[in-house]
Amino acid sequence: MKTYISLFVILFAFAGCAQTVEEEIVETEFEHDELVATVMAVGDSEVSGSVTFTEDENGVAIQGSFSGLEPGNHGFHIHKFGDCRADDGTSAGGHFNPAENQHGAPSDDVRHMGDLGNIEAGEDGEATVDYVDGTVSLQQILGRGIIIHAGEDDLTSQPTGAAGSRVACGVIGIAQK
Ligand SMILES: [Cu+2]
Repeated sequence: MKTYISLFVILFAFAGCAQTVEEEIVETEFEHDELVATVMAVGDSEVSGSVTFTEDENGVAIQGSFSGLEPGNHGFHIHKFGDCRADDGTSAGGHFNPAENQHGAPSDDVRHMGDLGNIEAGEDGEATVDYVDGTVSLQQILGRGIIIHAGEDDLTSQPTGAAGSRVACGVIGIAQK
């Protein structure tokens, strides 16, 4: 009799678990309207900064500021993986490109979703970004990487814009508001 009761309790517990899982799936529908990435220096660089991605009526507003850069233009992209473990930033993979398009400029219709163009650092090594992107999807970029490159993205060379090595890496996460 004791064994029989125990079995009944276990079955009941399983039924309870199944119900909990179902509820969690309902709750994980995408409901975030602001994401953020803090970038960390890669290799010998001293780059730091952060960027936010905020839902906007015309797309996604991308606003950030960075310091510790060499003066000039630096390729600025969303890369496939939110993984900054490698010393040279290569663990972030290539550009995030779910449509398998050619590389392009942020203003192009045909581009990688991750093609955010360049950020321009002044003599003080500081750079900002502030524009609305019509291609980026918050749901698709959550958990992916942000990479700042040593060189300029020429916006045409395939598949990377010939922007050179990586000087900063960050992971796109959910912003606390
Ligand atoms: Cu890149």
